[in-house]
Amino acid sequence: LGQHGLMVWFTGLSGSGKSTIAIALERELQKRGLLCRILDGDNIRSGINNNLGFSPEDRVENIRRIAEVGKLFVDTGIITIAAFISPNNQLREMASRIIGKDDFMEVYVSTPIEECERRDVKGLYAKARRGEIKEFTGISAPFEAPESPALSLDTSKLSLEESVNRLLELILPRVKS
Ligand code: GGZ
Repeated sequence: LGQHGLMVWFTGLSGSGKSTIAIALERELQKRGLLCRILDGDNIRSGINNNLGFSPEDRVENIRRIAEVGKLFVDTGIITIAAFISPNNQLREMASRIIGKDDFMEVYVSTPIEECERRDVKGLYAKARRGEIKEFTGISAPFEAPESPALSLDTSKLSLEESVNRLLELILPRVKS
């Protein structure tokens, strides 16, 4: 295959920019001939995890399955990009343990909640404020910032291009074999 697998694990609030960065990163990796795969709510929560909600227990099971599936991709040599809130250290440590910490890169999309709520692309923050969504991360459910991510990206300060460039600097040396 000529490349080494890696899990690029994004964590951050709803609306922080995880999926947008993941898609732009995927395009840059593909341009360089690298095989990659995005795992996000669109292909995981709608499919394999469509029986899970947002209780603490369901979030554990969500992340556990994502990590197990992700490990299969990584072990195949694919650069795997996971874009899930994964709101606490325990969840992210579980993912790292399942995948193997040498193949796991934690990236914190640190866009402040004020900015995420201001964007409110899907109107979910407004619904959460009105009490129409229970246990909404950042409003009525906790988000714990990672302690030592490989990279932090605040999309209220960085352009998309700058965020992707910072990622490429870290990723490319690790995947060339
Ligand atoms: C957080 C929720 C919730 C609640 C629905 N809390 O911005 P989005 O819409 O597209 O991304 C969010 C997504 C979060 O799913 P994850 O699998 O990433 O979460 S976790 O890692 O915590 O398991 C949001 C939507 O689902 N959403 N209800 N209550 N986000």
